[in-house]
Amino acid sequence: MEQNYYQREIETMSAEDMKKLQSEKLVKQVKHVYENVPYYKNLMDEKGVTPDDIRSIDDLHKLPFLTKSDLRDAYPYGLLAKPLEDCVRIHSTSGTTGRRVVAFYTQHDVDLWEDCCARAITAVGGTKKDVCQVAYGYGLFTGGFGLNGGSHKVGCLTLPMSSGNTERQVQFMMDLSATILCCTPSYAAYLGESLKEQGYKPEDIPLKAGIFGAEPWTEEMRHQIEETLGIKAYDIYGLTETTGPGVAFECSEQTGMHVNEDHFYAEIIDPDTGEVLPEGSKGELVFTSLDKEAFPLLRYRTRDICVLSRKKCSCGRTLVKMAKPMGRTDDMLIIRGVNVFPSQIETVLLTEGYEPNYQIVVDRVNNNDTFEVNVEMTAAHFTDKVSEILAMEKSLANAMKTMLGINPTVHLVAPKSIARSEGKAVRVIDKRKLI
Ligand code: DLL
Repeated sequence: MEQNYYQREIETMSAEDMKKLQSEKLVKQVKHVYENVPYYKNLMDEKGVTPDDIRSIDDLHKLPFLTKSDLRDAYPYGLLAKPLEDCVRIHSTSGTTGRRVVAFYTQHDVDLWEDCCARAITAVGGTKKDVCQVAYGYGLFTGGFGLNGGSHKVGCLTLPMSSGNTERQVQFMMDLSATILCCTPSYAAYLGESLKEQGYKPEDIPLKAGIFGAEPWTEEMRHQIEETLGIKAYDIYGLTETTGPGVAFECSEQTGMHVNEDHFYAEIIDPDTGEVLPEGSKGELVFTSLDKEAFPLLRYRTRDICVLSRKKCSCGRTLVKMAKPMGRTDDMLIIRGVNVFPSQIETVLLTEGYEPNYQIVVDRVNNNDTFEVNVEMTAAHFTDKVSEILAMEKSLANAMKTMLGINPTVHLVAPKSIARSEGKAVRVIDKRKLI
């Protein structure tokens, strides 16, 4: 039988039934994790909690939090809850080896994830009659594979374009009449500009909807993309640690993203005290994966600042809604959809023989992120020969590209020329007004 990815029985479930479902899954999941992951067992033992203490979702607060540093400590296999031979896939966040998070998937986990993405595509009106152009990166990044899988499940004709090569994106979009576009919002805006420059008007473009996420974007940007492409632009949220895109997705109301809470239980906590905050409060978003097998995270602190709402939605779904993330509790930047930590830049500078005196300047020009890194020359590097400076800048930019996966423009500046405030340099100047 053909599967319908508007999963009404789940997506419009009563709060009471949802709680029952979540509770059953949580009890099982905690046992699974306690018995199979010594790292978790230790964390729970330290907190004096056993699986017997977890009888329903109301007991979730008794469990310890898990942070990105736990994931790093446990790299690569320390949080694996299934034998490696049962795993069929990994994905990973960008970053240095030390920073990298590797997430494992069994076939069940891939199916669950693709179901979530299929729900997202269905929520924007996608059916098997659609042509879905997936212009998120394919590879270790989750965007391409996640939406590709969702698109297959819905039965759309899937164009696995991956990111970049704008000329080919435009050609395939027009020649194959793509109706749904999946990519980062900044790439959607860029594609819009390119189409406009080539003389296409919104009514010439076959697209009807876009599913854009992986980075913060504003309502203004949404309107601009909708106008240039002649589409409805929908948000989608997710993170590698919990599977990838599709943890939450936007519906026709376009006022926040429904969390697939039969798979991912969301909490908002006070980032300083860890206290769980009531609905409507702003705080750090925490996710528990209720039924993932290989890499099930309990109470994972995302570092995203957010608000949850259970207000009735006009689409009929009862799944809790999360607002667009409103910033981070750490210093992670998302530049052109790629997660960048200032410490990664620092690592490159130290490896290349520079001092860690630098400043990252990020801006958004014509809906495209610009990424500049000003680096102070050391006495050893100092030269007034332009050709030598240019060569050093290029070599540093290449080293940063290798580390981050995106290309910065590097400017070497005179020693001690980067302003220090209160003795501490300002490392990041983010001129994008994203919130
Ligand atoms: O960005 C997964 C993804 C791919 C989501 C495609 C949506 C579409 P990571 O690279 O691990 O995973 O980055 C996760 O990106 O903690 C947020 O800070 C940010 N993020 C993701 N979606 C959104 C969004 C993917 N819609 C981190 N709005 C998360 C704002 C987002 N920020």
